[in-house]
Amino acid sequence: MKITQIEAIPFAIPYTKPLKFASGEVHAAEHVLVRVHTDDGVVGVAEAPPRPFTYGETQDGIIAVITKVFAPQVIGLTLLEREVVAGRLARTVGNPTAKAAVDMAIWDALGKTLELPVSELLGGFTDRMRVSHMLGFDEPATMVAEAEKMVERYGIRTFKVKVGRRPVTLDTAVVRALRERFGGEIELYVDGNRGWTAAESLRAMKEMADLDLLFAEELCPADDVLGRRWLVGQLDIPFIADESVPTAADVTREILGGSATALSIKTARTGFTASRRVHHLAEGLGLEVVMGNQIDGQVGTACTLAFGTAFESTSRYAGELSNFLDMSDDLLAHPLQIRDGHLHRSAASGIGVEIDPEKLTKYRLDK
Ligand code: MUC
Ligand code: MG
Repeated sequence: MKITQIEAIPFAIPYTKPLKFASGEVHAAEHVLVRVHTDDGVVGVAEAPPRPFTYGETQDGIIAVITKVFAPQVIGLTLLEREVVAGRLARTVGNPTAKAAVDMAIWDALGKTLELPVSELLGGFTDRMRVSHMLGFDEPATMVAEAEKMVERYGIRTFKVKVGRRPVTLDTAVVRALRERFGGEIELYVDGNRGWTAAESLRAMKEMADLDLLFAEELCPADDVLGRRWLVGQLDIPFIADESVPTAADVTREILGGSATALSIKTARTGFTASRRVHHLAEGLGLEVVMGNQIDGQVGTACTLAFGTAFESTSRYAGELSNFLDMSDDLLAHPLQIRDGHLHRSAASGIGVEIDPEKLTKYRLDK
């Protein structure tokens, strides 16, 4: 079970439909596939999605920190020394998705070694999750048409609507058009990616007060400390912290400071080891959680699903497990399938995925 090698492989897969939101846009999945090898010949995998607009990471930077800083600190440890790995990675500031991918690839290798699914090693609560689909910026009619397609093709009935930075009236028109089209048939929530001011956020939430929203997420900048507290104090639905809580310590600060009342857990940034800390913290604080998406490919989605299905509270709400539908292809030998609005985890060991070598050869950038 000794770790002998860590690879960081850059790849690029175009999106068929770019995702646009208040803090940026994504046209291609320019991610890093991380592979952890052991002396038993087992290979664990995970993916790191660079999100410069959220964490400051780039594809080149992720590769550099994994190969030059993390690999020398981790090679020689065993798959069971995950807390030692976490401690060593924590010596480096930032780099959340690079750290998370190393952690999750180790868990995948452990699951494969023990011939058990990671979801069962973590908690084993369920084998499926309801899926929530993210609707990126577009005209209201186009966003409604996209939701119709998701309902008809995949049975998805929960939508997160991207808002913020655009005129408040345009965003609220989208949410109203969705509610008018689907009535009580769908669940809706909004994510501002810090794009409104606190005052704009409150105005928008008042305009949407009759639209039965489940949550509001990260509507205004986290460093507008007073504005955010003022906003959260006036909302009567949970306010999800996302970009403002990349670590468990940030969760403590945000929640005790009154700047958020619920959490997005993203395995892409906290892996399995630190996501478990965040989950237990949320439980202790009585917070609701949603499994979020870092605009992940199918490897990342399988990781979110492995963690989300492990616990009761992480699988209670629909998880954001569908961004890969907008990609032109992926790396898996057996693509994930959303059916009846659900994604079932594979019963296979580890995170339950197999990389297709031909697809990796086609999309890797380091050949
Ligand atoms: C989300 O929930 O915000 C967009 C930016 C980011 O950091 O994650 C995505 C989705
Ligand atoms: Mg968000």
